[in-house]
Amino acid sequence: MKRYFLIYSTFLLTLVIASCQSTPDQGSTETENDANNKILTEIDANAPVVKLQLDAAGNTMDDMEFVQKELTVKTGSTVHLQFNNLSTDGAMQHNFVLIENGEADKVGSFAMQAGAENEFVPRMPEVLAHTKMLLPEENVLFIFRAPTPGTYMYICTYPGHYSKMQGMFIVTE
Ligand SMILES: [Cu+2]
Repeated sequence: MKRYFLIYSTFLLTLVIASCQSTPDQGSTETENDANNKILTEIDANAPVVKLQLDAAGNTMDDMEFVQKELTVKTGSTVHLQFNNLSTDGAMQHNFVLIENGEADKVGSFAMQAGAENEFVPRMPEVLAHTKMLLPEENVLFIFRAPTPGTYMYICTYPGHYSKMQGMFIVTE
């Protein structure tokens, strides 16, 4: 009897652990470290922190958008980007992909090829940093280092989204 109780409690404990791990990471912090994120996610603990908010909204291919069309930060600062997917429709998955200026068509056209297993983010030098793909009503705090001064862009690489979902990312001296 005692043995069954032990097995049963172990089973329960496993269930508890499993449910903790599968908790949706709403509001969680993300510092991915795949090839595309490697450099910009190396954070200098002494750098000033800049908090930015970016909302993805809309529920159709026609009205989907980044609400903020332009974001500005100082070079070298640590960006705390609160990225919110406000869309509710199941097909409205969005990510934030920081890319070289003028490369939206190039990066966007490789998104489908990158595939769902890479969350539709192509591995290419034009991609500087990116979040994971957010489900509807999901959000994430994405932390990265602002790159060298210049003009960059951000796009969503979910297939079919990049032509409408673009914004300018300005990095000042
Ligand atoms: Cu999108």
